[in-house]
Order: sequence, then structure tokens, then C-alpha cells
Amino acid sequence: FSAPPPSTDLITLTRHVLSQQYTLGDNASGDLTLLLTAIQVTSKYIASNVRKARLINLVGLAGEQNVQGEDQKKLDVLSDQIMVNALRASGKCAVLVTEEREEAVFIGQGGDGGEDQRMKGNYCVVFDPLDGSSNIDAGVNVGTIFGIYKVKEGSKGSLGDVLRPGSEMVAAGYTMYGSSCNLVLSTGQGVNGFTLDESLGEFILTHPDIRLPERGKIYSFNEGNSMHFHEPTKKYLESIKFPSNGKPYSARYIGSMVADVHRTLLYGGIFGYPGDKKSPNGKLRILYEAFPMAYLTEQAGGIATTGTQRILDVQPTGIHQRLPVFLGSKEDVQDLISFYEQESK
Ligand code: P6P
Repeated sequence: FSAPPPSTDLITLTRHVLSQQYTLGDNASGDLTLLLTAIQVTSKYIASNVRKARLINLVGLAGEQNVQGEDQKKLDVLSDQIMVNALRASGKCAVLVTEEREEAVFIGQGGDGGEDQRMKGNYCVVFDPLDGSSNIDAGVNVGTIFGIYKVKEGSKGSLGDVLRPGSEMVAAGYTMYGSSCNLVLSTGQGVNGFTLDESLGEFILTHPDIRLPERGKIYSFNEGNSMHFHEPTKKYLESIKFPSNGKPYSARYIGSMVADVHRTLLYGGIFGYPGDKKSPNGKLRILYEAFPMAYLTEQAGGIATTGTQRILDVQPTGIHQRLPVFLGSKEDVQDLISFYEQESK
């Protein structure tokens, strides 16, 4: 057996995004390409920190001070600072919303007309810099989730540019930090997956045109919350755990949204974090968890719903607002929706 010859036509993330920019014709300024390049750099940097953090934790060098005697920052705070600094420096952003900060970050509104003013761009990025970070010590995959809006016509960058339905996003994606580093992205022309080749420092196209199967065989819910679940959720789960055809679904739940959604996009099935009697809006955040993952799901041919409404149609009223989430294979999510429709009759 001889190994295949090395590819001489590598499709890097940058090349892929550029090729998509060209399909947008001359009205593409290249700004989104440059913004995505900045996001790509943050993913590489966060990936290297996640690996180091695991190393330090594993060899017990953690504690308050690291070997250089610097304060050991929590990895999610570090990831947030990496992203805010890189997005500001890209000069392509006007508003940033991050899970780590109570208030939105407005760029170029320093009022001093100075350097800060020149750094303002036409995009808004909403992101969770390190989703699932409570799992890091257990070596569970974690990830960065991001969504991108273009500022509204004539806007100078305000909350109104980000408190918008997810359907107005121009791009969304996530980077999963695990055995390999995978970046999954859509700019509205389908979903593509890239794997970081650390020897090159480049994300290489490894999962072109990801398409969700029409139906899967996996359900992904935290059934530890079952006692609080609403009737439609309970009836749906019953229908796939005790099916009339005698072929129950498999349960897979990692408890890290990026990992659970990545598996759902690749294998199919349904992921859910329902609203329930204890948490009517569930746990996941609209702007930087539900919207980006719903955007990717629909671009991959699936459905993403609150149970009663298309997630991307929701009009958020707060930047950290929560929302019930069910997403995945079209037929599986439609089955779930039918139980909610029965309830409303
Ligand atoms: P639970 C991680 O903390 C997170 O925000 C998502 O990544 C994940 O899907 C969810 O919470 C897990 O929540 O309540 O099942 O542990």
C-alpha cells in the first residue's frame, strides 16, 4: 500500500472564503474575508491555549500562578480578550457582543475621533469565546461560536444592529477544540468544515458542503431535566425511546453545545435544550449560541425551532437572552414540532 501523493491544490479557509467572495461579484469589498481571517487567527490562538491549559491542569502546574509567575487567567476570559482585541484590530467591526461581557463593546465611538474612530468597520460579531469551558478539565471538546451581522444602512453601530433576527446574519460558524481543531462555517452558501493542519498553521477544507441526513438515529438532550420537561418534549422523547417499529434512537449527550451540534450536523438526528417548567426559556443564549447553530443547521438542510417558532425568525430583546433550542435533521425536528402543535390544538 502506498500513501496517496500529497495534494498540490490545498483549499485553505482563506482561499475558500475568497472564492465565495468572488461569487458575490464586485459589490464584495473583501471586508468579510478579512474579518473571517481575523476570526481564523483567534481560533488558532485559542486552540493553542486550550491545549496548554489541559497540559498545565494535567501536570498540576495550574494553581493561581503559572510557571512565569503570571496570574493564571481563566481560559474563557483569556479567549474573550483574544477575540475582542483581534476583532477590534481587524478594523472591520462596529459592535461586539460576547458571552463574557455584560455590555456590548462599541468600536470607534471613543468620540475622540482618534485611532479608535479609524478602527470602526461595518460588521457586528456576536460570540461565545469558549462555550462549554466548564468541561475543559475533563478533556471534553469545547468551542468558539460566532455569528456576524452587517450594520444596518446608515447605522453608526448600536444595539439595534445586533438585536435582530438571526435570519439577518451574513455568516455564522464555530471552532471546536478537541482531538483536532475543526472550524465549520457558512456565509450563506452552504456549510463547509475545515481542519487545522498545525504543521502549516492553516485550516484545510476537509468537510465540503456538509448536508444533514433527512432523518437520523440519535437524540441529544440532557434527560436529567426530564422532571421539568413540558408534555410535548416528554411525548416526543417517548416516541423515539419506545417506538412502534421497535427500533429506538441512540442517546448521545456531551454537554458541550459545539460538540453535540457538530456530531448532529455530521451524523444527523436531533439536539435539544428545551424550555421547561424550571427554565421556561431553556439555557442557551439566542445571539451567540442559538442563532449561529440554527443558521448552520438550515444552511445544511435541517430545521431549527424553539418548538413553536423558527429560531432565525425570533426578534431578540436582550443581548444575553435565552431561548429553547431544537435543531437537526428535517424529519426528526418536524416530528418534535408535531407534538408541540398537538398541544396547541
Ligand atoms: P447542561 C455549556 O455550559 C452549555 O452552555 C452548552 O455548551 C451545553 O449545550 C449546555 O450548556 C449544557 O448544559 O445543563 O446540560 O449541563
